[in-house]
Amino acid sequence: MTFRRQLVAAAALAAFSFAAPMTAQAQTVLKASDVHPVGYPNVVAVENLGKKLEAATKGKFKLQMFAGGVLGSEKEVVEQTQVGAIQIARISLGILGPVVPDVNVFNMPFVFRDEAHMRAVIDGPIGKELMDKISASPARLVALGWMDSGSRSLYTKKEVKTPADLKGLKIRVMGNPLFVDTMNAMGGNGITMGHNDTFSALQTNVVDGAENNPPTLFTANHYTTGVKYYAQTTHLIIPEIFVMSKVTWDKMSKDEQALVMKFSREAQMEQRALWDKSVAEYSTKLKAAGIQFVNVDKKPFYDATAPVRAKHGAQYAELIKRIEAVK
Ligand code: BDP
Repeated sequence: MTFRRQLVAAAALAAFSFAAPMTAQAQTVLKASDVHPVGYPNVVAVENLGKKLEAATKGKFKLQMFAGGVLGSEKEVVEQTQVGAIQIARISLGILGPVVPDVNVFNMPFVFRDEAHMRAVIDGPIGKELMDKISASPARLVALGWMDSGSRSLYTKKEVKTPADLKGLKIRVMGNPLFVDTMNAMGGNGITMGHNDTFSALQTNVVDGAENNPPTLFTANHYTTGVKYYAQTTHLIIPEIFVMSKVTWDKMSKDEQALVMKFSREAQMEQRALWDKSVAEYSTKLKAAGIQFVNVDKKPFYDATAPVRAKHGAQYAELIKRIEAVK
């Protein structure tokens, strides 16, 4: 964590330790974290979950959102959530892979046919099974719900249409060896770093590009760093996940846990509606800012990543068959 973020986090903690309870019962503040800014669909949906929980528990729980990555990178936030210093973390499933390896089945390149397929899978029994695996794992996290993150495509300063065009380009990926293997197989050099470090890495040419969805490309200002081309590879369709610290969960009554689960499912659905709007809105803004959306032939990227699916997917062979069978 940078010194600035440590300061912000420390100040935030100090402020809450002195917060006076608003009702007769002691108030529990649930600190929630997101790397995205205020107003981003995920942030809004988690804030609304908090409002519902506060109302339903007559103020016993109050959610405090720390947006914009002020509590650290997603890796750091996962660690803090595991020990109970943060109560709710909204993160990419990509970041959870190294902590709960079972989830990597959803993190594999081209494992979903398209976004509709991904949604059908997370909404159905397989989505539930994976949430249960997270909660039952030794990670000390309770899976609350999924969120949409659309498709991740490549953005670069130099135009990329084929795997050969990626040769020699350093592309930022999320911190998970699976994504380094994926980017290397696609022809580039995968470099891992936290989301909040990517802007300056792009600006200073430490990397030549990155890969993400339109709302992130826009709201994280990556589009202002000299990135011009947005090659529609859609190589990863990774859902987001939001989790609660098991330390917090275990202190809740069964009824309170049921409320959290109910409002989490609603948050999942609310985020989805907001998400679709935001993809449309930010795609328009990116185009207006001169970013060229380039239609590429996905087949060479799909073929190039076959060894990654073979290496990382072998252990999920049965599950992958079931995912493919979902209509
Ligand atoms: C965004 C996810 C966010 C990740 C970020 C990344 O919403 O959780 O931190 O990508 O690439 O799409 O790190």
